[in-house]
Amino acid sequence: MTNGWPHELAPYFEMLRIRRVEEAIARRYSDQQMRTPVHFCIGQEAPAVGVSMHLTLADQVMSAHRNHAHYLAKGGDLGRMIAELYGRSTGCCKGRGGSQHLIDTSVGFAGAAPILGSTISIATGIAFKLAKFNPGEVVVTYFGDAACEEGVFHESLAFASLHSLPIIYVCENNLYSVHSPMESRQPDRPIAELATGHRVPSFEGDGNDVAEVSMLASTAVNRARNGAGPSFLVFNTYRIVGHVGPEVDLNLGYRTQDELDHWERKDPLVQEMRRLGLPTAAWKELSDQMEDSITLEIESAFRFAIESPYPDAAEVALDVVPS
Ligand SMILES: Cc1ncc(C[n+]2csc(CCOP(=O)(O)OP(=O)(O)O)c2C)c(N)n1
Ligand SMILES: [Mg+2]
Repeated sequence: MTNGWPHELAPYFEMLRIRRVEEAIARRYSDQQMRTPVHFCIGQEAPAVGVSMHLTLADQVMSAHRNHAHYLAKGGDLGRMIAELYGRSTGCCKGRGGSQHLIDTSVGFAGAAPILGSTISIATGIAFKLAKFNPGEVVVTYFGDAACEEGVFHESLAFASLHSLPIIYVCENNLYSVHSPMESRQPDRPIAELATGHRVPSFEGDGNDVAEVSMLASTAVNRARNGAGPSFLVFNTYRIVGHVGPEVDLNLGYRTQDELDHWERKDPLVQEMRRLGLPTAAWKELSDQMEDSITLEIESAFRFAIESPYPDAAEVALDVVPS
């Protein structure tokens, strides 16, 4: 991850950038021009940023439906991401995939797909290939707490362990599967213990603390790069807006204002700002500079998207694998 800011400020900048991008999408979503379901990661920016800091361009990343942070932190192009949300031919999936199917192989973002668990096994296949042909390169696959409830999660970990594959399984535990809380699904089973039977080491940490994420990711990535095999990282975090769409959904009654307030106090941006401990005046100047450059980048990305053409209807069958 190279965003032009000094090393100690880069993670904060990247999280801020992702937050502002999603807020901009949220503001324009009701225009009904982005005809794609959007799963926002507002509040969950730290795992993507803390993990990506340890990845090279050649390393591969896969994600699922809540993928914007993973795509951007890996170096995915913002203009092509926004164009994808607008269904334009310049989108990173040629306007055919929408928010849940981002892909940019030029930066090692191998793709995202919303069928829970599917990308865990695809990423494991990529790791199998890298182990044979590109030693030293690693794969990261991000997924939510509910994806660990799919059988393919266990099959993938068993295979990766057996072949000592260079892969890091990253679970973002935001406590919910759509509106079902963890207590009603798996009340007594810590997620981090799921990997133990497969002899895959687990590391669990505060998913809203980018420094802690980075420390744990560094261990896991080094293990994978040096041939020591897979790791399972569990980052505890929380999504601030609804499961899908930009609204805060307290009206649905599955979570409380108190819970939301608790997690807002643990906001990854606020935590990182405190950790940096800069004096107020210096911080104000830096933060203004960051906000200005992000605003310009976002405006240019939306302009690029809106001015781009839609895909040609005559090409609808292109890139579709015949059944
Ligand atoms: C195989 C499969 N079953 C069900 C769904 C419907 N579904 C979409 S998102 C979701 C919950 C995902 O929860 P989690 O994995 O924790 O990710 P989060 O949305 O919390 O980030 C479900 C059940 C799906 N996409 N795929
Ligand atoms: Mg979840």
